[in-house]
Amino acid sequence: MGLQIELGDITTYRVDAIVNAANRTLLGGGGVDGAIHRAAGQKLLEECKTLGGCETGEAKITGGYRLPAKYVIHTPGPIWYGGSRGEAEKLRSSYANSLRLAEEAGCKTVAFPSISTGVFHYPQDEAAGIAVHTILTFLKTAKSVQRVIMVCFDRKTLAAYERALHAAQASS
Ligand code: AR6
Repeated sequence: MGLQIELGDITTYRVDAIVNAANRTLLGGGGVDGAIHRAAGQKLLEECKTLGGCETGEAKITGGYRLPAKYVIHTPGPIWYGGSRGEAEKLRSSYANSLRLAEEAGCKTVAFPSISTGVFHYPQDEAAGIAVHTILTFLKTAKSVQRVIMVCFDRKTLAAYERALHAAQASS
């Protein structure tokens, strides 16, 4: 129950939905996006082509195809431009809109990667603070979603999310 933080590869998670740190085309890319498309197979790209892209901070849901996860929720996080272009609010929206779609689809378990902290260069500690706060706030009133897992791909990312979770628990 609640929020868990783990080291892992999100493409291996047998959960109801995994979230993809996509770009606005929704047609794939590098990083976790590339890994998800490779693992899910060509049919994921075919479904994505029908979606007409997605604005930053919004989210769209597809099937999981060859992934162990039932659904993929695609959200383009913000590119970091220094913090004065609404990046924080857009990152919060990416998490909140992804969780809303998971809830609407009746998901119980949802796994997130660290949105925007790779190619999009969002500073890790700030991003982790926003992610943890948005997820914990959502879980207080969620009906369907019971467990959210932050899947960190490396130890530095894991440490940032663990710090953010401890800080949030200390202040609540
Ligand atoms: N499982 C979990 N996390 C992963 C995995 C994995 N298999 N692979 C990478 N990560 P990034 P962004 C981590 O760059 O910053 C793409 O080209 C990675 O170590 O994937 O939101 C899209 O198409 C990092 O901590 O996403 C967009 O154009 C985190 O996932 C752009 O990159 C996010 O890194 C999106 O950039």
